[in-house]
Amino acid sequence: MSPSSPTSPAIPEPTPADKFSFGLWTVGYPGRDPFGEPTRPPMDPVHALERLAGLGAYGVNFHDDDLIPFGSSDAEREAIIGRFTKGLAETGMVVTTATTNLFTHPVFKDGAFTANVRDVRRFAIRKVMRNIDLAAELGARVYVAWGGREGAESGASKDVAAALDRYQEAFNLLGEYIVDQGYDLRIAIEPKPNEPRGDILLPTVGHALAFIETLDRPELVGVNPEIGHEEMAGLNAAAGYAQAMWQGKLFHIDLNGQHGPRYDQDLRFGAGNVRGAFWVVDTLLAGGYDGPVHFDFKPPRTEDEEGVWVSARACMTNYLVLREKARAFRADPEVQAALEAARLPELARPTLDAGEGWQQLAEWPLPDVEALAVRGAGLELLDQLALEHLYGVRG
Ligand SMILES: [Mn+2]
Repeated sequence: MSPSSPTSPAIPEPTPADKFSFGLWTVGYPGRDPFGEPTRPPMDPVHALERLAGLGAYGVNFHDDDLIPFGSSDAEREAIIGRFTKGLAETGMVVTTATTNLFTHPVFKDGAFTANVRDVRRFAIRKVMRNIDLAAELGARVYVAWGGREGAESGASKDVAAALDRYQEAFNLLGEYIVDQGYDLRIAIEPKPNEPRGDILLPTVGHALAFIETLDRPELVGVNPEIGHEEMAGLNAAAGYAQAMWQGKLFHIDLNGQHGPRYDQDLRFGAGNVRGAFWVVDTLLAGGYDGPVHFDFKPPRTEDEEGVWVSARACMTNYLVLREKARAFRADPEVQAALEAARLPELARPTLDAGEGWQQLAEWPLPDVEALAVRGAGLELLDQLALEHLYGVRG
C-alpha cells in the first residue's frame, strides 16, 4: 500500500477541523531554481483550491502576485478576485493569511521597506496597503511580512541602523493603516537569516521579537517562524516557537523541513529534521497554539503534478502522525515518571517563595552543594523515551 494512501489504517485522515493551510505558492511552485527552468506548468489558483479541499485542507494563504499577476489592470484584478472568491465559496476553503511579494520584481533588488532608494520604499508600502485591503476583504486575520530582500551582501552597502529605522517606520505606518481602516488584522513578521540576500535583517525569531517591542503598536505585530529558516541559522526551531508563544507573539506558523544549515530547502513538513519536527509539534500542543497549521514548502522540481499532491498530503499526514506521537509521549506513565525524576515539575515552581526577597535568600541556610552536584539529572532516559515514541516502538 502506498504510504500516502488514504485507506492506510495507520495514517490519520486530514480534516478541516485540523486547520491545515497552504500557500498558493507552495503547491503552485513550478520548480524554477537558480540553476534551472520550471519543470511544471503554472497552476491555476482555483484548481489549487479544489485539490487542497479534496485532500482535507482548511485554508490558503497567498502573495498578492500569486493570485493577481504583477501589473494586472484594475479590470483584470477584479475578474481574478471574483473567480477566486467563487472558488473559495464552492470549495469551502478560507483565506487564513495573506502576504505581499516584495522580492520578485527587479525594483526590489535592494529591498522594499529598507531599500536605499526612497521611492522604492514608498512604492513597497503602497503595494502592501493595497493587498491589506484585499486580505481584509477575503477575511484573512493575519498579514505575513517576509522581508526577503531586506538585507545586503556587503558591509558598506547597507546602514543597518538606518535600515532598521525605515523598517520600523514602515511597520508603524502599516499598523496605523490597519487601525484607521478598522481591519481585524494582525501582522506576523517571518524571520530568515539569508537567501535571497547574503544577510537579511531580522534574521531570527529573537531579532524579530526584540524589534517588535520598538514599534508604535507592538500588540498588532507578532512572528511567523518557519522551521527551515530557524534551522538554517543553526537554531532549535521548537525553542523559538516556545519563546514566541511565551511572549504572546506566535501569530502564525510556517511548517516545513530542512536538513541543517544550507540553502532553504522548504522540504515537506516531517522530512528533513524529523526529531526537530516532533518537538515543534509537542511545543505547539503544549502552548495551546490554535491558529492555522500552515505549510510553507516547495514540492521538489523532480515531481510532476501528482507528486505535488503526494507531498502536500504528506505535510498533513506527517503533522497528524507527529501529533499522535507527541500526545502518546505526554500520556505515557513512564514518561510522566521520567519527567518527575528529571524534576521538570520543580521548574514550574518560582525560585523564591511568596514574600521572600533577596534578604531572605541571603539568610537561607545553604544546601549540601556537593550532594546536589553528584545527583544525575535523568535527562537521557527522558530523551530515549521520546525517541522510542518517535521510532514507533512504544505507545
Ligand atoms: Mn523557506
